[in-house]
Amino acid sequence: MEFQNLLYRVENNIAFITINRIPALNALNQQTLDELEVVLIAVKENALVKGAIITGAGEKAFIAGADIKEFIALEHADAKDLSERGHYIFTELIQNSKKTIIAAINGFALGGGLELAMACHMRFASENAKLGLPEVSLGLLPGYGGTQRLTQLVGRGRALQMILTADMITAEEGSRIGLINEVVPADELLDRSVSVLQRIFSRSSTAVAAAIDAVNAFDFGKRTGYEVEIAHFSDLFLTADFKEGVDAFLKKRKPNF
Ligand code: CO8
Repeated sequence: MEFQNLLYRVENNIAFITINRIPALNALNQQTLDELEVVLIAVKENALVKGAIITGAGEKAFIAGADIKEFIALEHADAKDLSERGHYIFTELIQNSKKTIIAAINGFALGGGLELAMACHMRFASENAKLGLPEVSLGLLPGYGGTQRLTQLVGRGRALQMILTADMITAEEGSRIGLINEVVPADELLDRSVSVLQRIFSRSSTAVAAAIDAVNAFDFGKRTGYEVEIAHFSDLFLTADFKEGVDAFLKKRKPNF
């Protein structure tokens, strides 16, 4: 598939996904969502890919939200479809990905853009990044999981403050409240994201996938996180990686996963 709004490349086992609509500050229109779905399925299915980084093209924006210009034509049912579609992509293909996905936030991360970043497993931000959920200023509310994920990340009081005021915060403030993992200079953002992924690649990929699943179970409450943790813990006992990891520890050598 030819991409109009995305850049996609795989290098050293990492999929680099760049939202590329600079004139619209990388806003997510339906075409971009279609393309995102295709590349995220590629990330899932390509055995050479062990993790992914999502970022925005240009120096100004990560993603300035859903494309507001497309909202005008939406009927009630379309808006529901669009929200459900976003939920599927963000939850099933990003949050539930067995491979680590990092948001490298290089500028404005607003509305659906911040919601996408929050579905990622980690968020690294450049010093100039600005974060916010401005939906209530459009008469909407965050429709791509933002009410849930922001509350989980920063707690109810701070989430309500951001959502209800619609104000943006700096990357530094985002880091202070737990929304951002680390703030780095803009020209180090991708390198830092790559180095964290490489560290994760040195671990057991089976155990990493199980840990993501267990942490995600905490989110949704359908299964209890403890049950999932116990099930994975016992399942991992049966794997070759577990035997290798324990053997390496006992012999004081590096594990070879
Ligand atoms: N959608 C469409 N176009 C956008 C968007 C957007 N979200 N953001 C920016 N643009 C466009 C502008 O319209 C402008 O285009 P043009 O040159 O044709 O006028 C261009 O990008 C540059 O933007 P500005 O001139 O406004 O740049 P500034 O530096 O002055 O301002 C801001 C930058 C502060 C980021 C400003 O552009 C802004 O406030 N943008 C809107 C941010 C916003 O409200 N985002 C939330 C959108 S709602 C949402 O994400 C809901 C998610 C849930 C959806 C559920 C599905 C139903």
